Amino acid sequence: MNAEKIVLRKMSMQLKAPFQTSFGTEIIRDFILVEVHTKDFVGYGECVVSGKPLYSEETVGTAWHMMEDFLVPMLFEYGEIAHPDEVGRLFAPIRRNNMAKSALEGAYWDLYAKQQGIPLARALGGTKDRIEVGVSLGIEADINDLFRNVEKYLELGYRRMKIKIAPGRDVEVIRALRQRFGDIPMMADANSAYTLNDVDVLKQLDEFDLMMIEQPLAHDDIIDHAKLQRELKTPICLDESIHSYEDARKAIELGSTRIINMKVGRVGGLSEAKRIHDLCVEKGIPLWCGGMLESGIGRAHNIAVTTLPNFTLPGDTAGSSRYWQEDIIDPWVEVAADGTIAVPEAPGIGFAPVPELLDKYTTAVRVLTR
Ligand code: OSB
Ligand code: MG
Repeated sequence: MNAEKIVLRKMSMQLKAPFQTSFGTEIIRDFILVEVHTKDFVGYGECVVSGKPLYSEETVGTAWHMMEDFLVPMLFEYGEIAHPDEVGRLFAPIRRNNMAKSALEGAYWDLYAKQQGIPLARALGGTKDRIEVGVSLGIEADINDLFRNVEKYLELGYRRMKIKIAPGRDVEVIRALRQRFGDIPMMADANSAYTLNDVDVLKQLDEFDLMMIEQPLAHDDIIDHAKLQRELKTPICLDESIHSYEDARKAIELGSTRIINMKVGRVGGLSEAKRIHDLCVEKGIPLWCGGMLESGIGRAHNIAVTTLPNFTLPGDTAGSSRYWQEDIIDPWVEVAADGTIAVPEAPGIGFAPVPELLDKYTTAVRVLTR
């Protein structure tokens, strides 16, 4: 694959409704789209940053800088890329900046699959033709709004409800949901809102038979999570703490995580995601695919990675209409009545961006050439 041109687009899209987590509220999704152009194909990647460094330290500004000033020049200097695994190896000397790296690498994976004439899922070694879907529901000031959201996604067939929690909005919220909806597949995500001083509160959640509690403690911790897991029945699932194969290996070894939320952007790309997947097979750790409120492009990559066999739990790969009045791809990501998404059979990511819609939501473009 010989890139003739790489296009970076700053995108700004408005979510249908504000999404509140323990670290903030998002209504405008600012992110970056990447296009890698060869003579015959265009590969697409989504950089899952936000405008503010709250979930991770990366932002639209930092990722733009990394791509424009370091990563894209490295790609142009390297020359012909035979396999997308080479992209991750090329970027390895650059520390962190995983979301920036992942966006470019993802575009090369899409290109590679298009060149081979196969779906991205197959290029990755995926084995499923449908994937199971859950939904991540933000904190609501009025619990009746949360009730309405849960009701809606249960009716739509979604296979598990992930409820965002924060101190003061935890035990009572989960109790109320259990009382109202009974024994539905449910989990909680704290986005690092607690410390070991909150063990008593977190232990109270054991009563509700949650599938897991996601990232209860600090974003950069794996020691205290191991201590906490020894106190809890509910499995801990790490999200923010896992940036690499090595992070996953250490967290599993320490007993800090029994399940892993895989976000391709967080771990620096699909090749690293596959290595973590294989490690988790060996260690008996189930995976599921997280989300970053992506547009259809990022969502398409998430669907593809979820076809790997050890993604055994429903992911945050909700359909386009959960997020957008107007998604930028054709067709939209649709969730069937049984709570699954059909894996596309077209080459590459299998969803094409609609040029007019790309332009409509683009706020800045940079065209980089050799
Ligand atoms: O912690 O999983 C998270 C969204 C943005 C940042 C972090 C998280 C999330 C979600 C939403 O939970 C997942 C989605 O629906 O895309
Ligand atoms: Mg999370």
